[in-house]
Amino acid sequence: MTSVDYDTLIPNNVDLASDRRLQRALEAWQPKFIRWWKALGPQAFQDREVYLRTAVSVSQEGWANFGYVKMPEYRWGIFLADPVPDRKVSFGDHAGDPAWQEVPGEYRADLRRLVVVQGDTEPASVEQQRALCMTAPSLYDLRNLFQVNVEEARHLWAMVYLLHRYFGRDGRDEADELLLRHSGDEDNPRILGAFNEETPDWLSFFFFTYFTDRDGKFQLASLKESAFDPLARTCEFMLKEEAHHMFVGASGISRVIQRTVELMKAHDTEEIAPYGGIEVATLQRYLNFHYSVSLDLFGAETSTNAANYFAAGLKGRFHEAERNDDHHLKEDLYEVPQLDGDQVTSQQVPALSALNEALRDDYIADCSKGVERWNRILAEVGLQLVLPHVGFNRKVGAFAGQPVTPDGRVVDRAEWERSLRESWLPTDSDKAHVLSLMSPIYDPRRIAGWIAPPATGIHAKPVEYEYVLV
Ligand code: BYC
Ligand code: FE
Ligand code: FE
Repeated sequence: MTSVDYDTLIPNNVDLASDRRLQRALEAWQPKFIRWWKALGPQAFQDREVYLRTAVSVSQEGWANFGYVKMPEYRWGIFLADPVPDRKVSFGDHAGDPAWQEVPGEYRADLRRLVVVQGDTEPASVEQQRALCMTAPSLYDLRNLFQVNVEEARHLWAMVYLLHRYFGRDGRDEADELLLRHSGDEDNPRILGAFNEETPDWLSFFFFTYFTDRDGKFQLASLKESAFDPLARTCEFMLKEEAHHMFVGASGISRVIQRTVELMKAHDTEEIAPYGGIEVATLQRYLNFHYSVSLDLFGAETSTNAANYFAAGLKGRFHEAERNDDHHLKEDLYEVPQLDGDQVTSQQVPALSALNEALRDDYIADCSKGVERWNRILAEVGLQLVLPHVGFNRKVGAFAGQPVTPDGRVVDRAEWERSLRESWLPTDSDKAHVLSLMSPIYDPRRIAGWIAPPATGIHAKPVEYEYVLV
């Protein structure tokens, strides 16, 4: 295992100390990062002790340390998974070649773009979530929010390391830009759509971490297959942290549903808003929004970018190396949905061009597992949540702007627009109700009334532990 240097300003296992120029460049970026964190990271609690996990190594047994830390003093480090000896490129035109330790000149622009897009999402999510600390339903949840935030910021560090180390002056400029674009900024927005949306309440946060962080899982898993070994190793380690983010979303929504079911049974009605709960119809509309916005993150159904990335070995498929095919896909076909007049149909296209769609399909299958678990709780009251049709509310690809209903029918546009507002996406009254429930609870023994308590605490601590010293 590469040894971890924890004594320097920037903890790392990439032997930063041996490259003084790089170390100095990153040390010059660090104060800009801290300024960004203080200005656009969590709006409050920056001077409070938070019980956080910090990555300290990449070993299988215990890669993280748990303890109280003030967020601006968090040890954001650079950690690459251990190298695989003699790793070979596993797909595309360079299959069988040794994995690259440097960036080939011909792929420099494409690799930089992939790293920049990935890097842009990480601080974007921190910006989107910055006000949520004012309304946390419990100290346990407040701590999980901060955990997600500091780790997304570490993912930013992961990409900034690659930019500084492998992309010269352009890379350093891009690293600065990552702190200058801002979520929702009219003049200088984040790159991808979902990262310019608001996360105004905790229901949105839980759906975001369930659906949008899961895009992160699938994109990182594809980049982990990259022929460019430092990118592959970085993404592999990021995936460990990512698992917790999706847990926060999946368990958060489970707990909301649990509470909803309790209130429905106690009051013998679906209309539990007056009792301080969130109705299933509202949950469905929030789900529709976050799911459809996240589907856009996979790009268009057919994409020459995606085909080129794959052929070049820059970005593979989910679990590429474990698949039993030729890993070239030159003769293969893949079925993609399309809009044919007012019918949703499908067509066979060259598999190489359909890699965005293939990844989206893998993502959809993963999303539906959690929905099935939620539905087991809802079965008690005879209700269900469903994932809307892939064409619903899309802004990217074949369905962009098309009047497709959640059950996949193409309808009259005026009717569609009305239903979108009134039935399918969170309504003004949904939003107002959810916001009205968002009062902070900072007493470790209490929890807000719209969500059930978690089953267990963090790192073997009790649920009532003081995860944040407020
Ligand atoms: N919004 O050829 P296409 C995470 C653009 S999340 C705006 O299909 P491509 C995280 C596209 O740029 C993971 N624009 O695109 C989660 C292209 O523009 P150009 C993030 C979009 O390149 C939670 C044009 O439309 N990582 O980590 O095949 C919290 C044509 O599209 C969007 C990555 O995304 C959009 N949604 O695919 C924290 C991995 N979609 O070039 C963190 C790296 C497409 O014609 N990124 N466009 O001007 C990629 O692999 C690809 O860039 C994409 C797009 C899959 C995103
Ligand atoms: Fe991330
Ligand atoms: Fe994440």
